Amino acid sequence: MKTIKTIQKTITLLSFSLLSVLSSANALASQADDIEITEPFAREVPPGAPASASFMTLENISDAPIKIISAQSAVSKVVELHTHTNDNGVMRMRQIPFIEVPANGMAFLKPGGLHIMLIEPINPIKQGQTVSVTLTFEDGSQKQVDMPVKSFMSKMGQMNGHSKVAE
Ligand SMILES: [Cu+2]
Repeated sequence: MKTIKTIQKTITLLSFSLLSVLSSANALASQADDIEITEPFAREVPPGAPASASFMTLENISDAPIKIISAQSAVSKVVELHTHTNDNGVMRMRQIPFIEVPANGMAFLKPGGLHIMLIEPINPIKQGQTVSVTLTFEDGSQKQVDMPVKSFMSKMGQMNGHSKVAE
C-alpha cells in the first residue's frame, strides 16, 4: 500500500510539473505575435523589370530581439532579404541572412535601406494592386503582410545622379 501511495504521489507531482511547463509555454507568444507592422508597401515595377521590393516599419513589442529569417510571396519567383551599403559613395545592395528587430525597438525597411526584394515578378506589379508577403521568424512563426503597391518613379527621378540605384 505504501509503495502505491508513493507512486501515486510521484505521478501527481509529475503531472503538476508537466502542467506548469505547458502553461508557461502557452504564456509565451510567438515572435510573429510580438511584431507589429505599419505602413507596408511594395514598389510598382514596369512589365519585364527584373525585380521589385517591399518596405514596412516593424515594431517589436517583446523584450528580446526578433529576427526575420526569410520571406515568401506568390508575386515573384525569388524573395530575398536585402540591405544597402555605401561603397565609397556608391550605393550597393546585397542579400543578408536575416533582418533583426531590436528588443522593444523598431526596424525600418525603406528605399535605400533594408528591404525585401521581390525578384523575377511573375506578373507586372502595378499601382492599385495588393501584394502579400509572408515573413518567417526565427522561431518558425509566420506573419502575412498585405500591402498596397505604390509608384515612386517620379521621386526616384528627382534624385539626380542617384536614379540608377536599383531596389
Ligand atoms: Cu534589393
